[in-house]
Amino acid sequence: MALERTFAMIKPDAVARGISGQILQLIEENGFRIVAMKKHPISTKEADGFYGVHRERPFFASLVKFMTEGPSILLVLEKESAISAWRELMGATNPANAAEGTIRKRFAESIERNCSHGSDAPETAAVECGYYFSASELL
Ligand code: FUP
Repeated sequence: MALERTFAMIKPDAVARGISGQILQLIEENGFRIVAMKKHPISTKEADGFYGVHRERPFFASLVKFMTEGPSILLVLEKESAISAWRELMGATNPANAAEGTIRKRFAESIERNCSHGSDAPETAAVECGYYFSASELL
């Protein structure tokens, strides 16, 4: 296993509901080191680019609207196998399929309003960390 970094978001639904603290606590309790963190209102242009891979999907417009409805908390997390470990802690995209104890099972309202994001591979993690953070912000 190698020490790895992943990009994570606490999405606007979770920030608005005041549960970002609980999610940050889970992050630290599960042994992730917070390398970088900022609260940021994602613009339509940013959401459009970030989720560009989904542009042709029927849920795309609604997803962009949701992601821009209020600020998110953006994070770079570090741990052994951080990419898979963070996705495991988040649970399945659709909370109806998420395992007990996961963030999405505990907190998510729907497949769209699912509280959190995590990179799915080393290549996307590198791109996504660079999308919102400069090298000097990774501490
Ligand atoms: P994930 O990697 O778990 O974030 O899931 P995806 O990359 O497949 O999807 C990105 C986001 O699109 C999800 F977090 C929520 C949204 N989405 C929907 O709103 N409806 C769908 O049917 C699938 C995904």
